[in-house]
Amino acid sequence: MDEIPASHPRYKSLVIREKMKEYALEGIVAMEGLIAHGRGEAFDYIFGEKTLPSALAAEKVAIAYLLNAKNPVISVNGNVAALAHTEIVEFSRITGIKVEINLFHRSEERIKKIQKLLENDGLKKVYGLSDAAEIPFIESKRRFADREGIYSADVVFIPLEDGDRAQALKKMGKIVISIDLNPFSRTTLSSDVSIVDELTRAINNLTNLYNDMKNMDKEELKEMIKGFNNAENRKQIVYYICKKFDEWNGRDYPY
Ligand code: PTJ
Repeated sequence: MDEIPASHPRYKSLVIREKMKEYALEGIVAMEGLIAHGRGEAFDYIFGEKTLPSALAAEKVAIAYLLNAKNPVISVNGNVAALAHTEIVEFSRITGIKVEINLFHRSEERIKKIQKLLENDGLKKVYGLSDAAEIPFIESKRRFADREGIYSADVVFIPLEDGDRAQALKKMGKIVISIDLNPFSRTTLSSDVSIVDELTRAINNLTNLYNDMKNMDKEELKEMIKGFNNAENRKQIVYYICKKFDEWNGRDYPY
């Protein structure tokens, strides 16, 4: 691992880059995943690497859906595993959400490596180890799904997803909750709840919110879901970006 001085203003981000590089060399993160990570970083730079109030609002509604779900599943790919395998396993332990490995650049070897990572963190049952069922409407290898997992899920959490499967899951009639820093991605545009936040922050927030909300009345949760307007929420994010650009426009770096 390259040494990064702790005084560097972008220390945290550089440490995460190093981690992603290591996981890519190990074959857990796809090489293309590094490019996807960079795209996410660009948006997070604009957001000041903080959860925006609109993202937190979406996270609350995501938990309301989760608490009302019968068979919720979270989808894990190479980037998600590298960034937050321990946090995802903990989230699954407290919420009971199933964890399914689903890869765009699918190979048995990568699936096994990610499975090991999750099992080492204590996950008892990993879904997505067989390709028993196929999601209709998509041709990529992402179409393979576990019959007991994503295929039959009512609510699917899809962090860092490509748009094709998000849309296919919607066509199957599922509730789709995405975590994607890009407010303009097809995934974000086609989800029921679009969490525009960085994955590790989002998972931490979701874990805390679950603990705060787990005893809430079912009717109250339903009201929360009914009162949420995803398109309006996303608009607030885009509005934030515009305001930020305006603020930065013509301004020198404050030394
Ligand atoms: O491991 P695999 O084979 O399943 O491949 C995973 C990748 C990520 C390569 C694959 O799903 C892919 O190509 O995704 P996309 O279409 O590039 O979309 C990834 C989205 O995640 C982009 O919109 C990024 O902005 C966003 N993103 C990247 N890093 C983060 C993020 N969103 C939240 N948190 C992040 N840390």
